[in-house]
Amino acid sequence: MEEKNLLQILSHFDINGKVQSVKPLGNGLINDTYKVETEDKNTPDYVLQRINNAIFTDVELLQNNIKQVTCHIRKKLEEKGENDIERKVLTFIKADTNKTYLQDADGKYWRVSQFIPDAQTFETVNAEYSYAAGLAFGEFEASLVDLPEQLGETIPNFHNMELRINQLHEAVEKDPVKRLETVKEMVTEIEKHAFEMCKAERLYREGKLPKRICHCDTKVNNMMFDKDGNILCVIDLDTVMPSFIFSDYGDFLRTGANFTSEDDPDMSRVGFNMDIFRAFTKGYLTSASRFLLPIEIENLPYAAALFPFMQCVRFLTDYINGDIYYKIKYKEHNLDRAKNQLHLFNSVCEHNKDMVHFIEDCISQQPKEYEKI
Ligand code: GN1
Ligand code: MG
Repeated sequence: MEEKNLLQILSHFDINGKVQSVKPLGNGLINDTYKVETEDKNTPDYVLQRINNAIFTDVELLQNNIKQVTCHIRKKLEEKGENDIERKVLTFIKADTNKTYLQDADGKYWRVSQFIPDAQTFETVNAEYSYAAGLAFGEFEASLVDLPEQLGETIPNFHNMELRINQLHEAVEKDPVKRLETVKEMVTEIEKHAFEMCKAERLYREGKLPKRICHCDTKVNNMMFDKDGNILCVIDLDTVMPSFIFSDYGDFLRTGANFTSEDDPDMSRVGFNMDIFRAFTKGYLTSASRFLLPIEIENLPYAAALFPFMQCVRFLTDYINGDIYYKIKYKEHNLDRAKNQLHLFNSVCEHNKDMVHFIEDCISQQPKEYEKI
């Protein structure tokens, strides 16, 4: 979008200082994101985002979820006497509508948050950062255990594997852009694992598995680190909603523990990095084991396999549908992504035994009373 129009949108938000520039930021696959720099060093910079409301259809609910979560975390940080609150939780700016979003004349939705200064994100992480990330996501979930209000599902059934399989079936049935022929074998391989991978939904129906407030997009690059490598906060809160804890655990490993990026077309580079698995799991269990049920802990290896599998199904479904959901950079991009994720899934499955043993050891070594590190 042209800078002139972006400036016009920004003029409706209560931001401090004069805008100097507006430039694209990050590489999210859903929303359009811009960094807004202000002229004065003493005024904050901002992040302007166009919310993709074809995907997040209920923007009011979405922004209300985010408000509940950020206010709750802010309150806890204040209670702890934290002195760097502005970098530890996102701050959303009000528009002249008195809401934290604005609908422009074309019906597009926009929001603005404060840019977190002196912070960095990573596309890949080492074991040390993974441990810190595990701690942080466990903390994030733990801090929301006592959220007073129920949150809505910003994308209903977002991480429901049964729904994702049904969506694949529908795409296969319709084959709208005649791509099925080239992916038939992949569809058959997916079918072999589909029942097993829908285990979480069955456990939920049997009343054995709870839903909790999760982040649901725990990609490595959704975490802000300070210059020394300490975690500041978790960003991209659009998908914070009730889900199985498998979402956060599994989706981090899907991106953090792949030896390469999720769209690398060279399968020889794709695989599950057990060093990252061990570091992340150790961090996660340190902060989360105090509220996790045994059934959640014993299914963590299942979660590690579920997320590459689910993402493979989602990418493949989008490929068959003609690339209508994810942003793509070239024609076969979604297909390469799907192949990559299937390969990763197989690699995760090969490590099942080692994962089970490692988790058992971690739990037996946990101190009785959790102490924050
Ligand atoms: C999307 O927008 P982004 O890139 O953070 C997607 C995630 C996928 C991810 C795959 C709302 O996240 O679920 O895991 O792409 N978000 C939505 O890279 O569908
Ligand atoms: Mg993101």
